[in-house]
Amino acid sequence: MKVRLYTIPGSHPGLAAQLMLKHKGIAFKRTDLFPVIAKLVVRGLGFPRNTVPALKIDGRRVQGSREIARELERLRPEPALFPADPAKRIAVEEAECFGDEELQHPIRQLIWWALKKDKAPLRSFSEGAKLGIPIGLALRTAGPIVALSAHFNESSDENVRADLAALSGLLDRVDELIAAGTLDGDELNAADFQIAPSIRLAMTFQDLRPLIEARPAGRLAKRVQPDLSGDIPPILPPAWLQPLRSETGAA
Ligand SMILES: N[C@@H](CCC(=O)N[C@@H](CS)C(=O)NCC(=O)O)C(=O)O
Repeated sequence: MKVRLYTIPGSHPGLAAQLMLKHKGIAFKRTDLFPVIAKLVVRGLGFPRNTVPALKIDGRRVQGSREIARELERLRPEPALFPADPAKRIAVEEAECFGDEELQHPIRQLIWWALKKDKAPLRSFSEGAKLGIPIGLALRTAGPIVALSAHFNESSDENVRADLAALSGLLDRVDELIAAGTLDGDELNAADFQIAPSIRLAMTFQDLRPLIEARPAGRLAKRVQPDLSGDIPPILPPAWLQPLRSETGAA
């Protein structure tokens, strides 16, 4: 089987796809793309949408982290990504959907907002990336790409402030899913692989890490992805963090 994953360094759904491929023991090659340019590349490769992760399996195209989970399950049923019990499967699918549709995007908005303010942390996200040009050159020319990514993702002050106000509710939801046994069970499932990379990406913010890592959600993120690439020094305005601090009981 010939498998190639198209992704963007630091992409959380891209990490989800990599973790699921590894979970299944499926060998794959990876192509790292620049944000924004990735949109053109994946369309040029014949994928129906302009996002990563995008996977080519023996010439067939599968795009989107949830679609990829299902295709991998079909190709190699064991170890399973979805529980066999129908009620448990529904719970995992609902959690996976929450991860994709509610959790992914605010974290993406936060990251591009921060990188637009300070591009220096980009280097920490690019460790191990194979972008086809020297990392130093890629980073020196990253300004327009970062600005466009912030624009496409609507990473405005207003949206990011609202994202931070909503973040503790999202983390509560993850903690509840863990308490209910839908996430963080003996065997990791598709929802763990969907959700943990988003939490892990949020933990690249030094501002957020102490508020997340002691929670069940933070522990799950570390279990699923022990190594953290990406490190963003303090940048979020303290007033914007206040709702999160008060709701997580931090001073
Ligand atoms: N929610 C979808 C879409 C993922 C998505 O929006 N990916 C971003 C990267 S995290 C992307 O492809 N952006 C295109 C770009 O930045 O050029 C999934 O999980 O597959």
